[in-house]
Amino acid sequence: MRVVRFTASDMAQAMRQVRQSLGPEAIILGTSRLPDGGVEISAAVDEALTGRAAQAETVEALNCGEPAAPALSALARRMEGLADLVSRHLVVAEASAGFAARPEVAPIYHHLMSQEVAPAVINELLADLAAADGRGLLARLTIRLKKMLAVSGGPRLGGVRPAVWALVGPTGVGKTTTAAKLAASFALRHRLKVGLVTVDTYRIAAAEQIKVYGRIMELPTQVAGSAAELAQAIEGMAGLDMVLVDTVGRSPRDEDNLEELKAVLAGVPGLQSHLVLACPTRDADMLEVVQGFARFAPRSLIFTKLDETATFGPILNQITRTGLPASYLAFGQKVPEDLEEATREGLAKRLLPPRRDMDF
Ligand SMILES: Nc1nc2c(ncn2[C@@H]2O[C@H](COP(=O)(O)OP(=O)(O)OP(=O)(O)O)[C@@H](O)[C@H]2O)c(=O)[nH]1
Ligand SMILES: [Mg+2]
Repeated sequence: MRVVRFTASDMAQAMRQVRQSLGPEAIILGTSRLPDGGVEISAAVDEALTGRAAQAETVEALNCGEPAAPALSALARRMEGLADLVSRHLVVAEASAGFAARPEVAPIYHHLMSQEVAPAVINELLADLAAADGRGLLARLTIRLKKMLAVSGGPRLGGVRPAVWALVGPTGVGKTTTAAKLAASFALRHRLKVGLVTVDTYRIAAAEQIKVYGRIMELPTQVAGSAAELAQAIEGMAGLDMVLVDTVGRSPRDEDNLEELKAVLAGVPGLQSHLVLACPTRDADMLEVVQGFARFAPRSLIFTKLDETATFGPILNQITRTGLPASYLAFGQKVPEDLEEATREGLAKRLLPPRRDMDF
């Protein structure tokens, strides 16, 4: 973690500098007023998470490099974890002090907090808006929110057919169900010739699950247990527009099995992975999933089980952190109907308070 100090004549300018230099993941460690009337913000960014290097002055004392001994290294990691925890609390305190104290901003600030939007993302959303006089705040916030909510939507087929989409993600998030919903949507709505393949030969009845969906929708289905079998299955579907590959659920911490799955999917050049995330998952756990599955270089995020929660902040948090667009949203167990293409409007509506509560 790198700690950087920013000075400016007012808080809004200093916050802008923080975001420009360190990005939306910046964590505010503290603020203070300078004798000349300006303000100073100490902010930090975890480069391991963002891969972004800070441009400004670094406080060397906290940036002590890789210690030699393993015991020291473990201690350094624990210290870093603690520093992160403390800084997260500080940023909440800082944001609360700033936004909660302003009557015109406080209701929307509290709403975003209750939606579990990450403090760094709230700062990004509200910083400049909060500096204004409060008029038209919600309208400006909605515009900014929609800008941040990147979406990719429906299937984009290039010259190579079939386009191959693999749904990857942790166990039980709805990969198989979503693959079936997508297959139905692509076949019925987009009138594409669609096939289904599962590479889940691990879970009992996984192959049967996909075959049943294939039978009901009258789509060709295949089971593949290795990179070579997957490549062969896709070759056998050469006349189709689109093939959906259902994969075995894996823990983001299970390095070996994730690498094994990666090797299987590598059998098909041009295959696109899409990461499936279940909305009721805690934000910190979702972040771990995103990090663990980064090795698949996913093209989009698919959010499922929206019907099982009323807290949608983690969707915005993951889009902001990863820079990946949301492509589809699933909101129930019914195949094919409980699925929609992600839109900025649909996501913003879920994140903002209902209209009747918008008296700010
Ligand atoms: N409420 C709700 N349930 C869902 C949704 N999507 C899937 N499910 C349910 O979640 C459970 C797991 O779904 P699967 O599609 O088998 O999940 P998976 O990710 O393929 O699971 P594994 O292959 O075991 O890793 C099933 O009971 C589905 O009906 C959704 O959007 N909302
Ligand atoms: Mg499955």
